[in-house]
Amino acid sequence: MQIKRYTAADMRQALKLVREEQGPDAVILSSRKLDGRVEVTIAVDPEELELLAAAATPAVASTARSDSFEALVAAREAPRPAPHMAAVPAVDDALNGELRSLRRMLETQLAALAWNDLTRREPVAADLLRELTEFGFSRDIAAQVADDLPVGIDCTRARRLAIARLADRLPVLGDRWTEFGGRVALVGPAGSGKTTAIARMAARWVMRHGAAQVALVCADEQRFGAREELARIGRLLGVATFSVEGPAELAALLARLDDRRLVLIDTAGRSARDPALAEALAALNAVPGGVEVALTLAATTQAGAFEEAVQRFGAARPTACVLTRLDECSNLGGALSALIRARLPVAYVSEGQRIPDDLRTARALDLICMAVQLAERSGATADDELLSRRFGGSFHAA
Ligand SMILES: Nc1nc2c(ncn2[C@@H]2O[C@H](COP(=O)(O)OP(=O)(O)OP(=O)(O)O)[C@@H](O)[C@H]2O)c(=O)[nH]1
Ligand SMILES: [Mg+2]
Repeated sequence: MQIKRYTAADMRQALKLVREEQGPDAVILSSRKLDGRVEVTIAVDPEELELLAAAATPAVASTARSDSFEALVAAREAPRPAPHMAAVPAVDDALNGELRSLRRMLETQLAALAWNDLTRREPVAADLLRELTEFGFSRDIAAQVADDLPVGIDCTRARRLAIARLADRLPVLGDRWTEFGGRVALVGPAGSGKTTAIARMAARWVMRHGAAQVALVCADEQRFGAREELARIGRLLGVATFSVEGPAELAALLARLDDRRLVLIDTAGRSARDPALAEALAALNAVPGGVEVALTLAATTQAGAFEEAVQRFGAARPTACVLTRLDECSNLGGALSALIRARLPVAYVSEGQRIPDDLRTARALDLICMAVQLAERSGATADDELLSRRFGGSFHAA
């Protein structure tokens, strides 16, 4: 589709000009007066123009007038050359592409207008949305917190209130496992810190309750040296360790370990996209007598990949998660948003490689404050373009 303009002394002449050049089917988009003349803007279909040209040639025209209705129909029905047929989808594609980019432009401008309007009407909420975005919190969580602000609150109180509300929404498990025991399998992506977390939890238990009532089980049949690694940890702590192959052996061993108050099961690291993941998690869920699952995730994982891991490993119905590598992460809001959304409690956090010192029982307020401090330390910023795309027009709807 092309746009063309015609100017003439008056409307009648302008239309005549259009009809002469473009035929009777030209689509008139607009007209206006310009310096005492009339300007008519029309949309031209190049295909139609070709047909008109074809109708005007003797080969197609036969006895009909070249611009007559019959000539047009004849031209339309005449077989078209191959290159021309290929050009039709190209024209459609170009038109669709243009429409898409027009739509995007319009949406961007509307969102920018809506965001500017929000910063004028509700400056405190807009300021809070900016800060929460800088801390790394996702759009939905930030919008829900800002939407909940009481009327007439100032920026400082709004920030404090938002931090408290985020802490309320972030579930934590408390020190249940290393205080009261349980049968816990640590699952998660490769290298997320499962074995190290097991060593830390076991060490904590031994310091509190002694080594007699705890056992470590290696159910990692995949990684070379996994059994030896756990056995070495067991030797260091004076804790019994076992290895199993497959869910049936695990079930039989757990039945034998019935007298142990804490049994920690180390599993093979798997990618969230591993096609065999769902089956492996289902087998763990089906172990007779039940096993609690602790999803182990590195806080350094990109927000999108973290969200994906929470979703896919969610098939194991984890009781809680262990958040590792806090010492290495530069932004925590994305990971905490995923945990809030999934309502997955955090049991422990680890922030270093020392055993057992670097394992802490998770506290919601500490984690939210850490997200704030990390963003402040790294100088994270959110510009107006990002904010208008995120919140323009749909802040209250979120
Ligand atoms: N900096 C830092 N390193 C950690 C932390 N937790 C674990 N690590 C290190 O991460 C590496 C991998 O830890 P593992 O415990 O072996 O991870 P895994 O999930 O058992 O790995 P796979 O068994 O291969 O799936 C080790 O070098 C750990 O010392 C942490 O909180 N911070
Ligand atoms: Mg391991």
